[in-house]
Amino acid sequence: MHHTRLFAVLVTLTLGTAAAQQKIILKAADIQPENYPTVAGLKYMSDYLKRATNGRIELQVFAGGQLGDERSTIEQTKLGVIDLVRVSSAPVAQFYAPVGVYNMPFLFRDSSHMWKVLNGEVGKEILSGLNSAGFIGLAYYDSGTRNFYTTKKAIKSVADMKGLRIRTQQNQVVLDMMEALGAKPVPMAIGEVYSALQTGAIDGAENNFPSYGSSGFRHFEVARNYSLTAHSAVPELVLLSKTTWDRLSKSDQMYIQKAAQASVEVQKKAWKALSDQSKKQVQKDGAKVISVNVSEFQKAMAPVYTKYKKDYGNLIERILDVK
Ligand code: BDP
Repeated sequence: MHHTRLFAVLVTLTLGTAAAQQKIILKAADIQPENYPTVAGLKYMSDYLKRATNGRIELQVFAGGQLGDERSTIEQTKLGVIDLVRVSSAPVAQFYAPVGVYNMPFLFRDSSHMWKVLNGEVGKEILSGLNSAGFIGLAYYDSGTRNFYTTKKAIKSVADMKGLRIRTQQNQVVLDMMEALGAKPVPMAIGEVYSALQTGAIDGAENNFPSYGSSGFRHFEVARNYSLTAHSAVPELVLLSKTTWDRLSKSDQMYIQKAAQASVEVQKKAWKALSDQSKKQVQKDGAKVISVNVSEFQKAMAPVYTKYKKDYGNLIERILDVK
């Protein structure tokens, strides 16, 4: 086996035991910083695997974008260079289109609706559909709701968005959403957003409180107006490379799946604590949190539904129908 291969299978013969023990080292990537809830989820998986296999499966977690930006980590996972990745579902739509449905504005009524969908038929169907794109969809993590924030002019109504250059994730639905609001979408990797806000290359962006706050990308330091539009709730995904999966024994596949499932509750708990805390933190620091008429934003985004109704088959309807 070539030494540069990241998926390393080391066969160690232990003196005194008849059977050879196979040590498996897996690399996991996340662009969020250390201690962010998604990273806490991956670290829990790592501990779980260590415990369950007596250290035989070692999951090494690389946080903070050490292995590349989000799009690049998805590509590397598809190729089997990275074994496991935690990403937003938004950029995954370029690899497997149905995932993009989660970016539809105001798709979920609330968090409990979202979790019913993700844990239900549609959520499972989309996870297993990812196989066709070279991924094993292991789990969803919480990412709350996304809200707009700006450097200069605060967004108080849809009219305020006219002509604003707003950074978006790399996802077509989001681009269309910005256009429906009269803004100019500027897709870029999140790691570049802080300085783009600072230099005025963009006027604003959108994200949840933890990513905006000090536990995430610290955009609150340069964009001081945060408007509670809650226009989308885009779940996070934990994906394993199909190449890696195919190399594992049935029982090791099971360990990985169990570890991922167990990590969901840990991530959700950390998420809940942090989202309240981040909201307080940014306000304490002087960022303005602005309430808006949400239904005005919802109405303005109707054209996005007209456009995507066909593309997503009956997925949108099935999601809205979940009670
Ligand atoms: C955050 C997600 C992260 C995305 C980021 C973004 O946790 O994975 O990269 O949004 O806006 O909420 O790109």
